[in-house]
Amino acid sequence: PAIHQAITEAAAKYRFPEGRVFEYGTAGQPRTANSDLLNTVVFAVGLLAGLRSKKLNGQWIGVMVTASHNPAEDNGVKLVDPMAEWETYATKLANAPLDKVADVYNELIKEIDIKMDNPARVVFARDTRASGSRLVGILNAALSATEVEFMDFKFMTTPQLHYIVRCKNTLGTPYEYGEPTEQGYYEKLGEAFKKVMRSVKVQGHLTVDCANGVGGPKLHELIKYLPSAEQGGIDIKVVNDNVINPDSLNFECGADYVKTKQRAPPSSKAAPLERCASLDGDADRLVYYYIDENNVFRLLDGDRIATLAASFIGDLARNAGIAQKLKIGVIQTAYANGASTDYIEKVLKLPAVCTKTGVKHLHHAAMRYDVGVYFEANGHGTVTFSENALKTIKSAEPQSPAQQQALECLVGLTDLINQAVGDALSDMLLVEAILAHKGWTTKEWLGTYTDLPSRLVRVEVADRSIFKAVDAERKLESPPGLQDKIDALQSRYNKGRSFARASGTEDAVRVYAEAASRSEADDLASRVANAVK
Ligand code: 16G
Ligand code: ZN
Repeated sequence: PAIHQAITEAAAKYRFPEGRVFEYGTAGQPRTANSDLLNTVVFAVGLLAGLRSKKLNGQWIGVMVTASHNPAEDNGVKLVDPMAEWETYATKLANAPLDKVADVYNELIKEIDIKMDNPARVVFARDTRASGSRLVGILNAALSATEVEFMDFKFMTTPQLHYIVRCKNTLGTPYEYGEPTEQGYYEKLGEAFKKVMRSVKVQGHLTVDCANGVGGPKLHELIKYLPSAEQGGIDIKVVNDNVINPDSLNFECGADYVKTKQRAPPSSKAAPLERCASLDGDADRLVYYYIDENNVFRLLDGDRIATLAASFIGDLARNAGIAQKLKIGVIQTAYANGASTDYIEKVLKLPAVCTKTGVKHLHHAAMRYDVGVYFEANGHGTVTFSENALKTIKSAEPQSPAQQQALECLVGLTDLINQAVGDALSDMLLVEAILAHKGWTTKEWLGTYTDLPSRLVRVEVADRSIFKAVDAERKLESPPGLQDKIDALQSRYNKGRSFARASGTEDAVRVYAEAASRSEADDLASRVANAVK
């Protein structure tokens, strides 16, 4: 009753956004510039986070306030451990009129069967968006009203918050993940990087575009924990690290800009062949690129990071003499370039699995392998190691100095890679380390296979809900007949492959097409787009 009262009083400060129905998207993350809508959503997520923690007997739950790669005026909120059924609970809470929120909260307690005597613990953080402080205040109000123990980690990258949650929940267990502080994060990455880099040296320097987001200050901090260039470390030049001007966030820079526009940020001063990388606004996506000798832009996206990591870990496992004991798999989505899938299966001789779009699907599929390498083409991804993998790696008896070196490197990798979630800063150190080990430039990395030309088109439709996808979103079962048309179209092109799916984040259908030549890919994309319209 006291909580019911407190919720109602706290909720009375907000205005219910008339006529809006809030829905969960691909990432379980509403994103909008409408502050009324966001206020009530954040309040609902705060209430829900406390319930979820109670349901899990007081486990720490994370709440991140960010809209990732989207424009500066947008914002959003997400729970660190998303679970499908909780998205429906969030929807119920967020759509309740404010004077009824407390009633819905009570109904949920019954529906989810929550023991209210259990403790509830929540950590939260935000990116650098101007609206973040207001939204965090609302979280605070929801958590206070429901008597939840919480910690505000202020500004953090999304993966840093995931790291904190994992550390807190494994404290005192055999799976202790690290020190649950921001400094602990840097120390862990710094130590692991040194271990992985023991016998090698990074060549040249790296320019990192931080999308003018929270990754900028955090990268500056991380650098303090890395070996300097003289010590064999990375010579990192940080650019687009302006978090003072809030409008510059993701504006003509960042991983999403680079990937979708297929060009370097206009502000880039990188010379030909210089190694460049871009993070997104909350630093959970990473892409690499360079300008070649002929001034042509060359992108190394999530597919490339996946193949690089899979090939390296596969080699290490062989060199360490434990390849038979580690089942390695690569998880992609339908957006992965067909050439990358071919390379994984035919050259690396590893299984390539396709899942639906959205990190939660990839992560889940990755967990079925001892080593699960998962990346979306957009640059979000990581590598997961199973319990069996960790045991195998840590207990293997090296039979030679070469085996020992490979084993030590693998141990270092298990610490270097953020296994909680895709992490641009950790992935960047991983890529740098692998390039150093292989002695590769970005050009050699790009040379491992040739991408098929591809095209992505956004199609506005009257009602995107009629587009129902199956087979990891590679086929449409509805509207009837459309898939047959797409099949017929793609069969006319050399290496043609195309699919259409309703976006989970925008009111549109996305059409992807690839084929042996640029003109064929473009042609296929526009024909399929026409069929969709
Ligand atoms: C979200 C997803 C991202 C996915 C994108 C697809 C997370 C954390 N993020 O941003 O992985 O690629 O949605 O958007 O899951 P779409 O459904 O509009 O194509
Ligand atoms: Zn992001």
